[in-house]
Amino acid sequence: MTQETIALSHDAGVTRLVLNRPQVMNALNSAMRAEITAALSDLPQGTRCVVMTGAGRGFCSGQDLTDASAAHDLEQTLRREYEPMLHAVRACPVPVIAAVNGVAAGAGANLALVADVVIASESASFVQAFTRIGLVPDAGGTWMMPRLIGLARAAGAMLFAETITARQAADWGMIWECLPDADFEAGVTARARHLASGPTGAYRAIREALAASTQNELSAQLELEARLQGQAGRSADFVEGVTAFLEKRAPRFQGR
Ligand code: T3D
Repeated sequence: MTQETIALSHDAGVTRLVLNRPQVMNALNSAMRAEITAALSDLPQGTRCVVMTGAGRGFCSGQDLTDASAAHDLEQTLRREYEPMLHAVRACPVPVIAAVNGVAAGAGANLALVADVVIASESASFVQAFTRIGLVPDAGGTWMMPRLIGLARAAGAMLFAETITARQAADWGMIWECLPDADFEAGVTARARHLASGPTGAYRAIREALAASTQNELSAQLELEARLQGQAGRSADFVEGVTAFLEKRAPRFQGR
């Protein structure tokens, strides 16, 4: 698939997916949703981590409002275009870092929040902007936000549609970390390289276990952990991890 609204690059196991409509703060139109979904479903060979970020001064301003006419069928757009895109992030075989370089609004905020790790630059912000235009939070926001920050903060953020600064988001546990702007690029690259040289199979299992934890009782989760740990224990990366520990050196994980 050609890429007109995103830019893809690959280096040292890290695939970088840049939302690339900076003139509208990377607003999501139909083409962009399709391109994100396709890119995450068919990653370059050797990808062991994905970094999703925005071109220019924003991360993503949510739905392209020039598309949102009264005739536009929001329900069908969510079903046909947003849901596959969000599932593609969750189903990605390797960890996804959302590197939030600037404002993340509406569905743009929630696209970031479904990633495995969210790192924001200090000048970035998050806004559940939906009620400002008479809409309901979507793109998984009503599922992610209460789990991340609790019902009280999720309700306030959605009803008031106030801007949450990156620092506040980190303090609330909504994101993994907030980095000074000057350190943002290097910090994201270091995190991505760490994941790209880590035990990819173990990461996949962690993501599966965390996803299942939202529905499982403790006993089911313990069973799942036993199965996943059984797999990890048979992996070459486990052998390498223990060998490296005993030899007092850094492990060289192959992702197998
Ligand atoms: O299918 C469906 O429709 C349902 C799905 C809904 C999901 C949603 O995401 S609903 C929420 C949609 N998003 C918003 O309501 C956010 C709208 N944008 C803003 O509130 C602000 O632009 C920002 C807070 C994101 C950034 O503010 P600021 O002051 O830094 O920048 P700006 O000047 O407002 O924006 C820069 C340009 O981007 C500007 O264009 P111009 O004047 O330079 O030609 C602005 O119009 C454009 N832009 C920003 N956001 C959008 C947009 N254009 C289209 N769609 C946008 N969402």
